[in-house]
Amino acid sequence: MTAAVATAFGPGQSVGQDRHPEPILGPPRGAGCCEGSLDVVSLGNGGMVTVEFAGNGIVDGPGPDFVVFENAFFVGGDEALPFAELATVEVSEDGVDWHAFPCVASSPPYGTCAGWRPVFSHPDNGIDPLDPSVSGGDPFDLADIGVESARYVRITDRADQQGQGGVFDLDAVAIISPACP
Ligand SMILES: [Ca+2]
Ligand SMILES: [Ca+2]
Repeated sequence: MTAAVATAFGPGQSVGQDRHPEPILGPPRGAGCCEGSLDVVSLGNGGMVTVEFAGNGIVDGPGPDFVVFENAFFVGGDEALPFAELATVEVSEDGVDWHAFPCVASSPPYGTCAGWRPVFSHPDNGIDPLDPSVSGGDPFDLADIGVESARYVRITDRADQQGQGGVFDLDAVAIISPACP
């Protein structure tokens, strides 16, 4: 992604907010299975950010079309215990009409929520952030919600989950299926 076009932080956590949006631009800086990256911007409880990809967009191609990278990790390396901090993801073509990926689960697996899969890709390890089979992060498929294309992604922290383990930290957003390859 290239810009944060709207931001409204919530209370409770403020990691990276003083550097916003620099930590969320460019590729993810994942810390692997068992710890969370600190190169993130916490949205605060109920906070939101809208990102865009200047001159580009997302189109529905085969499989996942974009990936949202938080800093989730497996507690003690146990894949049954994701340290998840959930957010609802929405997409829009015009910034007015939004389409949401449902995010209602309160225990894993968290389905089409963002913020529950560890991030493995980092510029230093060569793991491709655009290959969701190895990158980690939370993949999204526009076809799941019947959308053909989007220019904006809006990420909103789940306000019903608060405190430790309840505030979404954004690392990056990447397009897998770009309108302009
Ligand atoms: Ca797709
Ligand atoms: Ca987190």
